[in-house]
Amino acid sequence: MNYKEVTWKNKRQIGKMISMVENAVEGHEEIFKEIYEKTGSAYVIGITGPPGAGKSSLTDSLAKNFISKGKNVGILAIDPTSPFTGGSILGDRIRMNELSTHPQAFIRSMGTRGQLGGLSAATSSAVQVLDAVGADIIIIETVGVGQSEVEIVKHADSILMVMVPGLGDDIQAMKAGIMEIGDVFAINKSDLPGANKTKIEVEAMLSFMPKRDWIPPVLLVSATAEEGIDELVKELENHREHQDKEGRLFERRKRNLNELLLEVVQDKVFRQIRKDMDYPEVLEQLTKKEIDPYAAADLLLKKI
Ligand SMILES: Nc1nc2c(ncn2[C@@H]2O[C@H](COP(=O)(O)OP(=O)(O)OP(=O)(O)O)[C@@H](O)[C@H]2O)c(=O)[nH]1
Ligand SMILES: [Mg+2]
Repeated sequence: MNYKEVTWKNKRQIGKMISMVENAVEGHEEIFKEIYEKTGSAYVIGITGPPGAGKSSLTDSLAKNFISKGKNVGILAIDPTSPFTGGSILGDRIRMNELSTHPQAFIRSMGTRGQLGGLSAATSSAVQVLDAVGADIIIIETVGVGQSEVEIVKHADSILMVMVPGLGDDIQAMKAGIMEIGDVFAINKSDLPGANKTKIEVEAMLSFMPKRDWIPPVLLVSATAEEGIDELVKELENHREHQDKEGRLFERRKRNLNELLLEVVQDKVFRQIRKDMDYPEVLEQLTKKEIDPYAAADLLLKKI
């Protein structure tokens, strides 16, 4: 396959390429060799927030909004708790039935099974593929807000944090390390009581954070009632413009690529060590207490 020539229209080929990089199968390095220089023009939005907050519904609304403006939208639904990958959970967890057949949309769900380099590296690789084949916007949606999900959304240029009315103590609990990553906050389900109160609580919490050059806006939206979506898109675009200035986007992407680089290195090192003929022998020595774990590790590392 000539990966360089794969375009947005070749949905099957795109799916194949993502599977290859996701599972790091034989030949996946070839894909990067061909497409990497074509990456960099897509804008990547990460969406996170508590379970059931409406992340999928909002992803759907945002995607439709971008599509109506002529953009190609790639969607990656990441579920670290799912053993499935490659679309088998589509429809269950994500509410995008109309989009799944839309020519301007490409939807893919990713779980945990079969990934050698970890879900984070797989996500990052899938982003690179979508970018290279012509996505204008890439949306990464995660399930839940555990630490690993937060790591995954870090592959994004802008992070949308979705909240809902009446989180109360949950907002307090989320504070550590999680609120900080949001660039734009959406209080979804604003049709339900208490939305304004939650907005005020979130704003109060943000005001206690260290001052940054971007103050995250907090918006009231409703995915199901389709309210506030234009404003939300506008704020995401504002954040993008803000980042375009003074090389901020470049720096952020460099940080994100650093993560990918380290994961790839780790993956390669692990594989080489496992392939090493002496590995079982060193393990044996370790088990018999002839050497300690650090000495054993050094022994193996010396070979590469
Ligand atoms: N009332 C109301 N319900 C909404 C709104 N947006 C989404 N919902 C509903 O909330 C439920 C959860 O929505 P999802 O979009 O699946 O939420 P999610 O955050 O993706 O959920 P997980 O992926 O399971 O964490 C669904 O029943 C939606 O119909 C809204 O604006 N108002
Ligand atoms: Mg969802």
